[in-house]
Amino acid sequence: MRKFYHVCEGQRSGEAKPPGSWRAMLCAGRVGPMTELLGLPYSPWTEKARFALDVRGVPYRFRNYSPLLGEPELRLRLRRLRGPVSVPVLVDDSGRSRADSLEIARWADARGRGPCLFPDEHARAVEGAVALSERGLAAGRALSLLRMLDDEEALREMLPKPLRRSSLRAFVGLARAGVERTRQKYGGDRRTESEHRDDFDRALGELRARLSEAPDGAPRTLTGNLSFADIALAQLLVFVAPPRLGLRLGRASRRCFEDPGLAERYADLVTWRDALYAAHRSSSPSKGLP
Ligand SMILES: N[C@@H](CCC(=O)N[C@@H](CS)C(=O)NCC(=O)O)C(=O)O
Repeated sequence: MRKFYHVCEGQRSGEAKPPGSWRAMLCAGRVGPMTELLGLPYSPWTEKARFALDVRGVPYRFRNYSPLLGEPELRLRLRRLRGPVSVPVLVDDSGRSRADSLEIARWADARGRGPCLFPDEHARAVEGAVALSERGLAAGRALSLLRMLDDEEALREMLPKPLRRSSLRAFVGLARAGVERTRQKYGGDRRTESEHRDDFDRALGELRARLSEAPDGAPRTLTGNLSFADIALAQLLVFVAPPRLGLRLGRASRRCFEDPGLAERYADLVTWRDALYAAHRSSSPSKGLP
């Protein structure tokens, strides 16, 4: 059943300072359905959407997606009974769904206020950054899922909470099957580990090159001001050294996401991402996640 919440008019239009949590948004005012973001709290694609919504001060309620159990509901919501479905998915306050981080970010950019995430004069740069981000993230995900398949503690973290501590080995098997399914769903099995490694390395190298040509700034941004190009490309570092902010990752999953060798080789990029997050993400309303 659809839930309705009271939302301050000012917060809806982005005029008031966004609150610290969605609960803080409940106050007297217009009654209406709340924008909802369905996502995975550990996913860089979900983080792209959240960062965009937060930096624009657009209020929303976050709901955790459960990859296996939640899929039937997601298919019904998207009216897509066949073919792959993925999150993040945003259902706006008119009930319309948007099923891609880029589309959600564009939607956020047309609302709220804050930095313009898709400046017309940098349209090609942002487009190129999104494509590079998708290429790099695909390789990074393939590598991290491979590590996860060998890490029982990380597999348990993928299970719904009540099952995590169960001594039944079958649950670990179930989690492993889920991770393997995700790996195949996103083409992780179509290339070898070393090909993924090369792809990921190339994407990081390309980000470094783009940043070296970017205008000076503190922190440096790809187009001179924060845009979706930075948000999208900062996510590559999730599979190098996950940020302390934004994502919610269990200890073992974090270990599978990070790559100490790359963190050393690309320490400059990690420093860039941390500075970007400190400047633009730390003051965001839902930094604490659900
Ligand atoms: N291009 C999409 C990709 C989203 C994506 O890859 N989502 C993955 C995150 S790991 C997902 O939904 N995984 C769970 C599943 O497929 O069941 C976007 O940018 O939103």
